[in-house]
Amino acid sequence: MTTTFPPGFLWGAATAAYQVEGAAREDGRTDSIWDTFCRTPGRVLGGDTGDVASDHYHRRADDVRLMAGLGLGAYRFSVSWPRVQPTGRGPVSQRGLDFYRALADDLLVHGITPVLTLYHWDLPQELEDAGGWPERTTAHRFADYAHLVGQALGDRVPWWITLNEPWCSAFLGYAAGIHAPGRTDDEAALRAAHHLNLAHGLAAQAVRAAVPGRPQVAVALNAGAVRARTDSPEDADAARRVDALATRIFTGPMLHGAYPADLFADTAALTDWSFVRDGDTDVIRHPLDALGVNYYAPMLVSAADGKAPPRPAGPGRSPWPATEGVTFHQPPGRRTAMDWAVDPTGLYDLLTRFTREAPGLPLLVTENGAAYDDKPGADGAVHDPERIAYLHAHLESVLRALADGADVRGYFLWSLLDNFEWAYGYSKRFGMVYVDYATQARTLKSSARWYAELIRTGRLPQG
Ligand code: PNW
Repeated sequence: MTTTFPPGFLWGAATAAYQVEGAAREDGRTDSIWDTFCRTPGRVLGGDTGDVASDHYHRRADDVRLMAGLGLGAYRFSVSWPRVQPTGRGPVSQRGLDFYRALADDLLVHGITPVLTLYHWDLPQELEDAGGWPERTTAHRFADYAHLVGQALGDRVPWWITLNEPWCSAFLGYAAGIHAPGRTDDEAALRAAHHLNLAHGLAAQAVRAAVPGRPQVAVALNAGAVRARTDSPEDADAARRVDALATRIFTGPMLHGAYPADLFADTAALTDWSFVRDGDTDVIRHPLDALGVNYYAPMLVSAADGKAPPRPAGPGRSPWPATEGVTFHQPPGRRTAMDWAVDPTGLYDLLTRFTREAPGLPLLVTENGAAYDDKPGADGAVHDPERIAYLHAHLESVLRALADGADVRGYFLWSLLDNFEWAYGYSKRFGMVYVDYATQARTLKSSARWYAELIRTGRLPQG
């Protein structure tokens, strides 16, 4: 198998607004659900917040120079909705938009392709107060927001990603309560999933209407690489149920124009899905220029042995509604600092699966990476050989998928910088660049030098 990536392959890195920007109360920005969640005691480890984060809002120009030094071909960032449209509806904040305009311009000057994510989890708090994603109107507010960002930045941003990981928004946010807004209501989570799908379709239309020329439109899913523990029919059925909730709840309407029948049957005790209206799936099935795949770790499930435990009520309960008959297992093998299993075959499986399901659909690996306990040595250098091994193995999976016919157009390492890792606060470091939060000094980890060399040569080194 070749170790060389195709010419034109997009080599990128990714971040998200709330995780890196800081400047939470500057230039007219209002609270998002994550600001509120972080201020609620007990929700985020150590009481950490994104108020300062990696201070990217003030260090934008330096950070872009850092990217240029690494030779990045693309940078995936997200726009903070409450920064550019503070109340989630109505008037725009010019100063908020100016930041993203300047960011896109800095990137373009250095030949780095801007890849803009419209929603990476920071819903304006005012819209959550009006019901949030379980309410249909939120999808329409999102389309208006997408249109205004398209008008403001469409002349300089070629790639548009509507949503980042709607599974996390719906199920970690509204069923498990471990992400903002911290609600624990299974029916609300299923409604949220549908309205996120609708928001995706409406926003894709809005971007095409607002952006001159031919914008590239995609969505980034954390599709589940679900494995059954054995090949028994019971374990296969457990994997089927989880796959419906993790992946097909989104790819069904987005790629095929219909929700899977088994998902409706599995969740019938929770909802009759009457919030899905005629015509919705036609909107959601919007022709995509690429499907974004975020991949970190596989899942291992089996049929529950014995009686299912009762479903607890509070935050931290399972994010999987209607899976009382399923047991989730820790996959064997090495793990990262998140306790996530290292298994690159999951990435190969997803890329080849989507190629079978939607032949010819271009794919982007919109996130892949790992957290490790990085610490500067006595000489100040940060050596992260485990991260290099992780990236190497996952890029080998990308090469294998390419060899087997997957049309993978690019790879975005999560993350450019150490940043605010949601419920884990600053305790988990995903960056290829180390951030000393006391001084905000940036130090390239050895993985960043490794990645820069890979970008320069376009080929994966042996071993
Ligand atoms: C993704 N899970 O989050 C996000 O897109 C990033 O913002 C985040 O920093 C990164 O992956 C690392 O966590 C996820 O529990 C968070 O399955 C949680 C899960 C998956 C993805």
